[in-house]
Amino acid sequence: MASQLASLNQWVEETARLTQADSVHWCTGSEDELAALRAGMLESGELIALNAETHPNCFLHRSNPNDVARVEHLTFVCTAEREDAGPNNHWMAPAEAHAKVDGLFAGCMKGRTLYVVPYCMGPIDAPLSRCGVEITDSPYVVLNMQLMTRMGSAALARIEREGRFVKGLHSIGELDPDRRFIMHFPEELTIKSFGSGYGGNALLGKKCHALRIASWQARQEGWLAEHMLIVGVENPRGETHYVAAAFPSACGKTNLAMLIPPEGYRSNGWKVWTVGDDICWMQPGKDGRLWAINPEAGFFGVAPGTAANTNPNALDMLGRDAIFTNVGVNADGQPWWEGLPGEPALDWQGRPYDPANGPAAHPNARFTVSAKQCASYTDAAESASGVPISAIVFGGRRPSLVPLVFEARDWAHGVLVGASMGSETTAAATGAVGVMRRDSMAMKPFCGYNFGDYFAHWLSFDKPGAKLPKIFHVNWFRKGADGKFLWPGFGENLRVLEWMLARVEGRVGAVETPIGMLPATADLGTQGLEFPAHRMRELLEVDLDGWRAEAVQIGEYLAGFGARTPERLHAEQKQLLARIDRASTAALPRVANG
Ligand code: OXD
Ligand code: MN
Repeated sequence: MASQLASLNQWVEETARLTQADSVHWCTGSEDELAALRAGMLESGELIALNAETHPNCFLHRSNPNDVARVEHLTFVCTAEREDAGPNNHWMAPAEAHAKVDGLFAGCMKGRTLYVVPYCMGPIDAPLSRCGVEITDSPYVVLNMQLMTRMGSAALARIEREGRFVKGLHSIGELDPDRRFIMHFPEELTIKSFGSGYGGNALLGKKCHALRIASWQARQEGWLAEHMLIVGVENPRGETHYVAAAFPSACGKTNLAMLIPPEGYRSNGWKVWTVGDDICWMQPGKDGRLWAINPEAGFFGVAPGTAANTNPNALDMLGRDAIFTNVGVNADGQPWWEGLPGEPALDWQGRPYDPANGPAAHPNARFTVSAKQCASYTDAAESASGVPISAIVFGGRRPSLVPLVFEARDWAHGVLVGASMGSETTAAATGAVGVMRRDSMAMKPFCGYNFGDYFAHWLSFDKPGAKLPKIFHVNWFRKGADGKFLWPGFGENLRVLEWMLARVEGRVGAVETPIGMLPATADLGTQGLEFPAHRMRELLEVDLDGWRAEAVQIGEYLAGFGARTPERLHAEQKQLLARIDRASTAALPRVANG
């Protein structure tokens, strides 16, 4: 018997029978186990060793070129009632989904090892952490799960103690896009993923468990599972505020989580602490505040664009013990991607680099690395009680209309702000890049249930005794008439965080507008930046005609979730429209009497 838990053994045995795996290996997470896995993969070519002098213990994995991103069109939420999955998800009836995918799993591990990967999402002793077991036939998945979660014996011990875990079954199958499905069964706390080795589809602890299944559990149990980074901002007085921020995939969450303060701020004593870069679980504490943990133990970040001027912390942590997926390689055998100095020798498919074939690194090329290697990672991230959240930030890529920053009037308005978030699509998912789509709370691809119910769940946190964080919206991506970004972004974003936290502490005023509270131009620190006043005015401009059209579209979007959208949210949208109309009327030139 491999575990003290009969239900776990039984599931592993049944799965080994169904998949006809050659052998079964229970992962402990030991160094010897990992070394043996790496050795096997180096031999089979699944891993390629990188320059051991410049990048000790770093490896490259080249995926199948047809398998480089999440596949939202093949991702299903399989609830008994279609309405429970909602229009925000692809739905399949559970019996049909099981039958379809079990047919694919039958015999799929012949000649392969079945790995049993027990893992814990969150610090091993945190009450809010939740455990799962992933069965996979991919050693690449095992190595990545070891970096991204608390994997192995300690997790198994917690699972045996609790007797409860999320079941995740994964096989790379034949990597055939026509035989690829990522199925979620929230009512059964089960995931079945077939035909892809890509992170978001295959590392089941991440998007599948920690967001889709966890969001479902969170609703039942009164907490929140969100697509958010968590960052600590320490001011020169030594006080640290924690901020949770939701942005759609590939909009700079990792960069914001690891931000290095601009020079003047650094010398004044500002520090930034990384808790997490992608997922945040939050729960009201006894004190009424929201307390958050990062369920992950590593970073699975987008490599291209990670450079000394955008994210030096990330670059520094990638010099050892990291896995790179679909990056290029330079003549020295070092990993290479667009944004780094020097020249690539090979592209992500292993071909001699030729610009005619496109970029050297795939635009969604990734690194996987333990969070502990990040210089700004804080011990607070390992705390069982989590960190208290002072501010929640929503943001997206909006080339026009949306100002650099605004504050929601209160929690319910903040829920509307999050629900109506929009952004241009990026390379993290297959499909067209650069198309504007609504992405409520950056959870469109990740909410495991009907968005209407999700909005109601968010609203439900506003109750007597709650000391909820302030909610803000930011847009680092607004462009000027010349088509260039108006805001420098990256480390300079601390200037915007500084204003938000001054608001949290009640130390600075704000300008009330129909869409929320904006900073007075003089209150956003621009010392040390070359920043003409007209640029700040453009960044903070609220165009009432544009916002009226936006508010109408938001109303239509909310209506798309039918009766599940809470009345309270409709009322917020109507109030937004009414405020815009009042302000527009007030702004009309007055016609003289007579
Ligand atoms: C990710 C994503 O990989 O959001 O984090 O796609
Ligand atoms: Mn993400």
